[in-house]
Amino acid sequence: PKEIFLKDYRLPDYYFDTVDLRFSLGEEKTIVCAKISVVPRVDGVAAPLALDGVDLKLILVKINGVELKEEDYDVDARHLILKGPPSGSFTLETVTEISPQHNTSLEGLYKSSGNFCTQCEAEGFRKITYFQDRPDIMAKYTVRIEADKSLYPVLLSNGNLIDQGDLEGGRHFAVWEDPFKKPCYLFALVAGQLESRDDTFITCSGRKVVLRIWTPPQDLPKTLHAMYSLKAAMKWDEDVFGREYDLDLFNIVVVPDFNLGAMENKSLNIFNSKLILASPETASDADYAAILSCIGHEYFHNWTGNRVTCRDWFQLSLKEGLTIFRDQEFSSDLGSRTVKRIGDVSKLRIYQFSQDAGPMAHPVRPHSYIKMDNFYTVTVYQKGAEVVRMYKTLLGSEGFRKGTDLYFERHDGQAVTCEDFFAAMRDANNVDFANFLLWYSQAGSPIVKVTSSYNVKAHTFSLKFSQTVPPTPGQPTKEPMFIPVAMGLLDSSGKDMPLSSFYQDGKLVSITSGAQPVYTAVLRVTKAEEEFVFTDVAEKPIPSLLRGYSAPIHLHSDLTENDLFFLLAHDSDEFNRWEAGQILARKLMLSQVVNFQKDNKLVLDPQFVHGIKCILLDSSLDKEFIAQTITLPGEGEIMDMMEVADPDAVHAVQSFITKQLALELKQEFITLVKENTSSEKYEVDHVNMARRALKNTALGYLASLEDEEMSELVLNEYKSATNMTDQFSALAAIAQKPGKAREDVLADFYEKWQHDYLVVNKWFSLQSASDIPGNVENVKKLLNHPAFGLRNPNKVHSLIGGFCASPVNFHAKDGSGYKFLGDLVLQLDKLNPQVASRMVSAFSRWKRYDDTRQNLAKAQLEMIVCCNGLSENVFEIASKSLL
Ligand code: HT7
Ligand code: ZN
Repeated sequence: PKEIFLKDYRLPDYYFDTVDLRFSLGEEKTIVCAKISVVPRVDGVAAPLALDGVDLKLILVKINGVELKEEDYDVDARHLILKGPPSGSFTLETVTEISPQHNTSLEGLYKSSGNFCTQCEAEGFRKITYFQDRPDIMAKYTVRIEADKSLYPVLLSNGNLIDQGDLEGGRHFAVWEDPFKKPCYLFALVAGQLESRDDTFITCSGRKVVLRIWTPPQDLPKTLHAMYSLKAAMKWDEDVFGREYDLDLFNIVVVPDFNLGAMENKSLNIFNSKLILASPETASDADYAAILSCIGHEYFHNWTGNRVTCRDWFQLSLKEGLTIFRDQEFSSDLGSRTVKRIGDVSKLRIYQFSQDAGPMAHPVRPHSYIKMDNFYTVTVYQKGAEVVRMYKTLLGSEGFRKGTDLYFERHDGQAVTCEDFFAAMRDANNVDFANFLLWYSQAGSPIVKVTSSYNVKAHTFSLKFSQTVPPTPGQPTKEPMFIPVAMGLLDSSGKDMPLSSFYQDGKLVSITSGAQPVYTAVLRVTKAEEEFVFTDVAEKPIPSLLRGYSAPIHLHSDLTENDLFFLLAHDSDEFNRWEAGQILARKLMLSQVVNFQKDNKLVLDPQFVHGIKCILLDSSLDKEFIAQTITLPGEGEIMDMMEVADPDAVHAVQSFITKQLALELKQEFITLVKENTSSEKYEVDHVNMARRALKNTALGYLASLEDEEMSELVLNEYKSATNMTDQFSALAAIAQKPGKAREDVLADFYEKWQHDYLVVNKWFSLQSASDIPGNVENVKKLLNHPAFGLRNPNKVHSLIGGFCASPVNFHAKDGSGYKFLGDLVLQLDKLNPQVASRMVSAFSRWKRYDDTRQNLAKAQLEMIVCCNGLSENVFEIASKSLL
């Protein structure tokens, strides 16, 4: 397979001005006629024109109306090369035949539940017609769709509907015109039996926009929350970023078979059904929150991605990091900022830090790829969002907004780079950002150490930072990064101390601004070693460092356990209260892992129990914040901190601490369950979601006890639940333990929900991710369950992805988990390489385990890499994992 490098980027020889597509959709085959006006970049230069094309049958090619002879072009499995196009502008016409009904890869044009739909990002357009399939080719599109009227009554594409009508033979047509230039990855077409929920939105300039969410008819009632989310997102983008929607119609289509979450095609977003459909009975609070953020995300792409797009796919984070940042802020503003931040940081640390420490580590802007699909990663998305967040931390809200305004003003209608975004931030604020751009080019999560000292006589407080960035594949040595560290100082009563100034490099830097006292300062750590000495510090403070998690780093401070308990109890930065609790929990868990490995008795530190109890009883705190703070770090996080990951030890310790906390705080947990159970109508506001989160976290603890009465209580919660959040939490709590009660409720749940495939997916993942010993056999049985199928990515993620998320069973010492996945990856690869390569990624951290596990996992990877006919997607991940 060929590797593509950022350093090899060249401007295209030809641009496309207008693209006229005609689709004749059929059951046996689909015919695509494309008419493209081609303009050379440099007039008079007639270089060969290479068009991408995969799985296409070429019927004819014309230039300026004249059909080309075979000797005028070369065609192979990936390209159509026009050897000698005329110099100057010309019209290119092609006719191709494709087979959407046989397309199981779900990229290009394919069928989902009988309807036609498309997915073109990153490089799927080449499966529809011959084209320069790269994002810097931006053109205006007109699309004519023709199909059987009774089978496909709804025909949609981007932009405005300009014509429609009936044809002979029971067929009909629609013509769509998109007035905005766009790259082909934003092209979309949908044809099928769909109905819409319609609404309107009046923009800030008074324009009326028609909003339509299209689903199969039976799902229409479940689109209410999605419509609410869309309107909220449109308003928020006007208020916060000054961005108005630019067309009179915005369509969203729901499809059950989709490789990722959703796609921001211009004015015709396509969504995986799990990210639209919700009702209180069938969707959990987490689903509702995911729908809000995903609708926001795709809508926000209209400006960050569509109006201003990427020059090449290496710049993916330009649109994805920025848009994730925007959707995070949107959800924060509509819910609780701290709770959202804790969730986002947890995700970053669990998944992105792990990627950054493994063989697939790559910079936010990768240097190379074999298959672009493999680079839709937590690094590009989540770490990319942290990079955007750092601009805001450094520039403040106003400065950041000036930067985005300038970015849109300069680059509307263009395909640009991460440097262009950086330059807009810099120029709008007239600031020097030193080495900030390294965040785009250096992989690896920086490790920052901080030591502190107080000078009683001089009333000064020193913070000494040292930073390193660990080596990653292809990058053995690294430069120091530009790290914004938001921090404050707490006095002995736990109050924030006002900050006046500090010395850095012998220079005095004033912190105060105007008459207002400042309690949080943003230090700019830019060197390998750097000291900040605060002046006028009246007493020895406890520092609260990296407030709000102001940079995506590993921070190691010299804070003592007592300091951390103090911060847990008092820090005005709620994120850091949670963080202090997590650091304490990680220390505790690691110490008990050592005990477990030495066959010593496990013990739970009473001070930890006390700290948790104080949080539990603090009625001034947000309930979801309490739920997050009393939740132990994940097993994966603890394993990542070990020299050699030991899933059995970590699992044993996690279970022990959970049970012990439940035992010692049983009464408090029971009270929480009682006080937070409500018989009122289900509401999706933050207060009610937070209440349910706390109740269900408490219930999870109680269910871990070997206690009849508690088992009764949990079963009762399951039976009396009136919404999916409560019902599924109770089910998950009961399913922790093997036995008849578990079997009975699982059967009952399936019986109730077998008609709803999204709920059945929850049922699959709950069972597959179970820690019950030997669970691989259950999962194998579920593969043959009538509701399961390898062709649907959601089902694969639920059952197979769920299984890989269970440390004890996936990493079972007999290798049964690895063998299970290895075999499945090969089966899946034949159907859908993108999904197969996501699954094979579960092997990528195999070197973190003991020799026995390493050998077993390596054998599976070697078996996969050697397989004939393997896709490039799986080859890239599996072969890089072996290095
Ligand atoms: N921009 C979208 C990316 C996407 C995608 C990429 C590869 C394969 C399938 C895909 N479906 C959607 C999603 C987003 O980030 O908004
Ligand atoms: Zn996106």
